Amino acid sequence: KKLPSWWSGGSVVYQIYPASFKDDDGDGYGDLRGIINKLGHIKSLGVDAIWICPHYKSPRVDEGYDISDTDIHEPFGTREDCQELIDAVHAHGMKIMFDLVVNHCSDQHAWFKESRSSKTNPKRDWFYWKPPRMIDGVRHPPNNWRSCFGGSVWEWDEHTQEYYLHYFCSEQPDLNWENPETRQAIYNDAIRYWLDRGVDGFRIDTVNMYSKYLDFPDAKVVAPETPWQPAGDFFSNGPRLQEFLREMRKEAFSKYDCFTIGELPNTPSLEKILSYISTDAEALDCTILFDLADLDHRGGQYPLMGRNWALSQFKALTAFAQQLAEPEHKAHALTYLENHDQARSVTRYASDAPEHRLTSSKLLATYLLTLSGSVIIYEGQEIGMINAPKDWDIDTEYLDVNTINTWREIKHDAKVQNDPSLLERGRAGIQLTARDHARTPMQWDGSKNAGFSSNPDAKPWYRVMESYAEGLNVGAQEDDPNSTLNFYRQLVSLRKAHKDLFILGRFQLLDPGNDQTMLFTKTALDGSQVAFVALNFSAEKQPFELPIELTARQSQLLISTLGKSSESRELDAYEARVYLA
Ligand code: TEU
Repeated sequence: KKLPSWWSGGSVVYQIYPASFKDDDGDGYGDLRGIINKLGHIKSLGVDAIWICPHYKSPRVDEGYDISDTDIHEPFGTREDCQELIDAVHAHGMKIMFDLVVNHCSDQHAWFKESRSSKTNPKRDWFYWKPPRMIDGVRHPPNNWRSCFGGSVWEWDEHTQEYYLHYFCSEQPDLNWENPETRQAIYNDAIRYWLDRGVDGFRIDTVNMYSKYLDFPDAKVVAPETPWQPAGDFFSNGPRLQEFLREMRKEAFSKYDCFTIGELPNTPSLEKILSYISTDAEALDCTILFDLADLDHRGGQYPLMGRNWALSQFKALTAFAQQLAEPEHKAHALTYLENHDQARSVTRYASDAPEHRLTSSKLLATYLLTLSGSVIIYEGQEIGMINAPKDWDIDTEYLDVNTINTWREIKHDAKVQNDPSLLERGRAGIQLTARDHARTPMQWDGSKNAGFSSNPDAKPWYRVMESYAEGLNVGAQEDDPNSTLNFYRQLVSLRKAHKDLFILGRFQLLDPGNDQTMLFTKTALDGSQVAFVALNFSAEKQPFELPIELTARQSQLLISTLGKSSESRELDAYEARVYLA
């Protein structure tokens, strides 16, 4: 009989963005030795595993999601450093997961260089090449799809006179999964290679984009003023996806005890999700969903543009995702509030105003760590890091290709449409939701540049946020029993001590229409215990009632972010409480 996998009892995963985590060699850029030096900090949170964003060789047009070789990106270190990291994580009693990015690679990858060299090259068919569509004798791309980072998904290649496909930047050509040789090379070079070296799993980038709709139909025109139309629904969940995922599992993952977390953008249906992650599907172990993360932006043509949202929607999306933890679905749920693609949660979902930010970070920690399944904590979240201040100049301080392209597009469109309000909405959207907010250096202490680099004179590759001097750093929070950091530690340990409730319990949302508070119960599957979680997402005091499940038994206050008495039935601004019965 197969033993349960290391992750199946629910893991807390700590995500690292290596360029911005810790600079050990003093060049202003994070590295693998920096991670090794900080494993004590990570372990002190009580987490089970770490996931590192891509650390492979890459021109870093999309910060490592454009891989040119499985070797290590030089500024991060050597293969030996990488092996040492794997072993050191294990020595700390944790697991290590890498990022698997195989929907596309870099245009500097040897495979693509060969493919583009001639139409008859044996690797020509490893990517998608198409002749132009001629309209009135003028060359056009094969269809009207807008790439995720702006412009057409098709890039013209002068040399061979054809277009190639790229869902992201033009420097990220999509690999052709239809070709069995390509798939085998991927399994071998990108997956088995690392599993053989001790890696315990993968977070899998855009995993539902592998299978394409090969007729590449035009997308519906929703933005007639621009040539390229959003086509997310065509990018995702193509006809052969399940087959590819099953094969990948069988040939690459199944021989190892590994955890696979696959990104499923554009997938709102429960049935579809389960078709990839229920144990019967034999495809993926669990998924990163997008609807909650996209709630405050991605409303239309420009992905970073903010939009209004209500707490009731946030709650409904949480309830939707928590269903995956119900035993009848035979799946595994996963919750996250932040990652390297998302701005800081305190700013987005609660309040980063100086008087509210501490409570807000604890509110969100309570939300995250009482939900069933596995959870991801993103670097800096454990100290309550917030977005960059509004006075940072978008033209010079924001470095992400998605921000740069979108901002350029917005400026252009605002001018052409003579609409200055578009510019203002674009600026506000970027200040709220740009990926840059999550990519600035980790704030370790109160010294120069937040102690990010071993060399205080090194210029960090990203501007360091001023908030490090306002207590948002690890050193300042270490010995403060009231800090966000120590609250995370406490909650992770409570989560494990009450596993039947917080990791395995059944989630039930109460008062779903309330747009100020989020109230829910978690009930042990055998009904023996119940927890009640009360979260105030507003800046005003809010009343609440203990639900009948609690009043019928003797209940106790397990945790209160503001140290309130268990009798009070009013939540303070952004307060969180957890009761047990
Ligand atoms: O992101 C997946 C994805 O679908 C993105 O469009 C995401 O929604 C966007 O970044 C939000 O602005 C993954 C990686 O996490 C991201 O960093 C990469 O840029 C992308 O894939 C391409 O590899």
